[in-house]
Amino acid sequence: MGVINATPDSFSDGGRFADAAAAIAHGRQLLREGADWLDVGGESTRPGAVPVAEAEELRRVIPVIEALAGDGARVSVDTRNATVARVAVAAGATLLNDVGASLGQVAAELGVAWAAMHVQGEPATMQDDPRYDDVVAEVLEVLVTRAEVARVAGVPEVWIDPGIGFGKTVEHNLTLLAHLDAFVATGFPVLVGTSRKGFLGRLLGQSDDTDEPAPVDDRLEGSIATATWAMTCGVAMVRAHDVRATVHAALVIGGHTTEDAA
Ligand code: HH2
Repeated sequence: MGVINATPDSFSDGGRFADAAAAIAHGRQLLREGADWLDVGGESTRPGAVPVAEAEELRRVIPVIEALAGDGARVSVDTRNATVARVAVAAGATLLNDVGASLGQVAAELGVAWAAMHVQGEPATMQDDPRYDDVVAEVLEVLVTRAEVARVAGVPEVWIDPGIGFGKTVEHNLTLLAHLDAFVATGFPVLVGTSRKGFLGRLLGQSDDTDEPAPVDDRLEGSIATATWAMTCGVAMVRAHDVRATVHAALVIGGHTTEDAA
């Protein structure tokens, strides 16, 4: 799943694709690089982000979704807003990528796929002091409960996503990644997004022996390592900014047998 942030303020690429023409061109490039899905978002959910007005979110995402779905691409809309979800589906989106895990009923009404991502709290404050007794059990419980409700309500395809970086410390993120097999074992297809995230900056900074986190544009190794790990655990889709490198990694681990390599 290739990321298109039609926003001025996303943590990883804010402002680069805020203009619809730039976002559409970027989406076409990600398709050429091998993306199966294009995930179009108009609201940054980075830690500390402030919510975007509905009209502004619509203005940012709808022309991009229309153009890319019109090209025949599979498009998801990254939104927490039910109205944006409805208009996006009318414009051609066929998957609601829901970082609030609250739009299951809307997906059922619209007859589209739904990805339920776990978050503790709201983006504005979620990183202030995230706490769990057992992060894996608690995240699983929320996701499986909501996923079952959505399935019974008639959602044709339900994905679950542990929500790396959404109300989680570095330790929580690493624990969730170490237990992705438990998410896969639920039987719901699993989506994971680690691409360029803050915990990678912290880990990569430490390995460079500095107290400073590695900058966003210097997190590729961590993004690829964690995406590859996730795919090895049986995760069905990874959400990535660097699609070309991620597809290459996927091909190396999944597309060739040892005999091919020999
Ligand atoms: N992460 C981000 C946004 N949407 N959706 C899913 N399903 N899983 C994720 O891990 C996920 C997501 C955050 O990344 P990004 O879109 O690059 O940043 P921002 O929220 O600042 O736009």
